[in-house]
Amino acid sequence: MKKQVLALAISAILLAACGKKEEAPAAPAAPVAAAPAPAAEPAKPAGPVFDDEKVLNIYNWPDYIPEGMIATFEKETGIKVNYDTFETNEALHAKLVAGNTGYDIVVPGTVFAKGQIEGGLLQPLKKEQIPNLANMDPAIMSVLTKADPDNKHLVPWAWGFTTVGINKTKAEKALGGMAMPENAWDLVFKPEYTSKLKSCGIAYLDSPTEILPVALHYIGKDAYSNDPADYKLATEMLAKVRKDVRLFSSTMIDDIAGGKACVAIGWSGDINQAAARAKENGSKDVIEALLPSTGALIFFDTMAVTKDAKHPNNAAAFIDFYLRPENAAAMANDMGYPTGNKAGMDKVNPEIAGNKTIFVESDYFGKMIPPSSFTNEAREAMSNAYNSFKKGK
Ligand code: SPD
Repeated sequence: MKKQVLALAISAILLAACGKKEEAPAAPAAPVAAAPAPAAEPAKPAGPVFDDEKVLNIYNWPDYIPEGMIATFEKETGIKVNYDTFETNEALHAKLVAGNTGYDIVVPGTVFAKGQIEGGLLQPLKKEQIPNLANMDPAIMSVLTKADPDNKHLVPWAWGFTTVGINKTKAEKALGGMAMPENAWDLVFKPEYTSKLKSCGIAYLDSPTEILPVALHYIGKDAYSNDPADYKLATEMLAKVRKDVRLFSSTMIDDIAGGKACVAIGWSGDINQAAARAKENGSKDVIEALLPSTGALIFFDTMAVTKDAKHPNNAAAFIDFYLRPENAAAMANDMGYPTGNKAGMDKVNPEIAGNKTIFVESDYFGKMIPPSSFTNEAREAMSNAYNSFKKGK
């Protein structure tokens, strides 16, 4: 019950931050097979609809699905799942734009999904085949309408935030008695700190649309700015710390857990996974996702069906399967990302539900940077700024 209250509080603040009014979610339509049976025959139970070819091709982020979940779906349905991963929204977007991806389900961030919907790259969900949509938190679905009016195309896989991850044990040693900054972003953006922390390793996510928004926010600009002057300023700030960044990677769990990086710009759940992995490997180091005083960048990753999906019914069956409360909760428990599945909240383990860097407390939520979307111009500006930063020019 406490967890539900917390989830509601979080959703309410997120909605307020986004300036959206809570709306009722679209009512899921009746299951496909629920049409009245002819009087002479006994009523058949509603069930999933499958495509003739019992195959499903999914394209998702790495380290995002509990072990065994795909195998359970395959066993239950007889559908063979091909599961591939991508590391950045840019990589997924390029595939979608090129077309003929071969994928049925993809998992874009809403910051990209808005343009993908407008560009006709994603098809509407077969809602009548996804009764478990009713399990979603209406407040979270309402936030998603910013990218997907009427919730026609997207349903959350998970959400989280881009922040600073730290191996406290190693970072404190590298700082040599220098106090931790009040604003955790200083650890990755301020030369005073980066010049010391480079000795134990600084890692950045390897994507323009991950680094530029938090860099813009750090210098006091809109994280989703379209103003070229803002990009110039962000690039100047980043140039000062370039030489101190050891690695660029969007799969940094092992780098943090294994001690290759002591400070990182990373995703909340991945940092929590790194902390758990370090423990499993016998490390005593304290690894944490930090909650910077100036906020962190919220993201929503959403399931969607490609415009040319060859197995749209199998896709709907998988989405419905994933939206079962126990599956959504398993994702939160195993991967360290909050679920937008309200019915699953009671199944989230207490230590996960109580982890303030996974299910953030409502007080902090108000500080966070709510998601928006990138225009093509902004993406191009970010890409140019990022490439010149990375090359060290
Ligand atoms: N290991 C799962 C990583 C998911 C990251 N998606 C983040 C998108 C942020 N824009």
